[in-house]
Amino acid sequence: MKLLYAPASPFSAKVVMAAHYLDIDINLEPVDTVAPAEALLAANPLGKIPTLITDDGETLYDSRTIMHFLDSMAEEKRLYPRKPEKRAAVERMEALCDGICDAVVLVVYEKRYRTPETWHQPWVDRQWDKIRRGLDYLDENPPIFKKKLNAGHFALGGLLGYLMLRFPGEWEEHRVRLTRWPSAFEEAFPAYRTLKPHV
Ligand SMILES: N[C@@H](CCC(=O)N[C@@H](CS)C(=O)NCC(=O)O)C(=O)O
Repeated sequence: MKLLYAPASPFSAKVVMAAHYLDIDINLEPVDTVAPAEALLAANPLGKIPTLITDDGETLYDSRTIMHFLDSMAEEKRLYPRKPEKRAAVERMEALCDGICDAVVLVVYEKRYRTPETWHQPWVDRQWDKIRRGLDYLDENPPIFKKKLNAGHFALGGLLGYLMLRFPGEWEEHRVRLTRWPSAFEEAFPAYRTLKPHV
């Protein structure tokens, strides 16, 4: 299997960490999303990463579809609990982390893709409101570490790794639990050190 991805992407990091956790081998193929290569557009009309190409040549996106696919391939460990109510809670945690990532990515893209005279601060502020509310909730309700990890841990690992990379010093204040969470996660999942979003 081949994953079209970028090392800095939080959604890619979530999937790469999950595959590592499940001992599923995936060849990582870095792609540029700024000037998307034909291979990415052919696999995913949205030109977004992560995009998975399976051994059967099937293409899968987005990151949550890939997570569910990996989970279905897993032998011993799982990304989602079996009990419906526990599974719903993990899926909600993943949806919240991914939604915050969407907002952070929009803040980054405002400057990356628009010219300075068209930057629209109220739009950026609106995204930061989502990020702040989401992080406050997560600071109150961080995923805890029991025996097993799940998709919520990998989603939060991707999100916090991306914030540490793109906005260091801009999200940590008063969020003590969340600030400490990455080192606790690294203890539970040492591969976080190398698999978290990076450039
Ligand atoms: N909902 C998607 C979001 C993926 C996403 O936004 N990826 C970004 C990189 S972090 C991307 O591909 N951006 C390129 C673009 O929007 O054109 C997922 O969960 O995979």
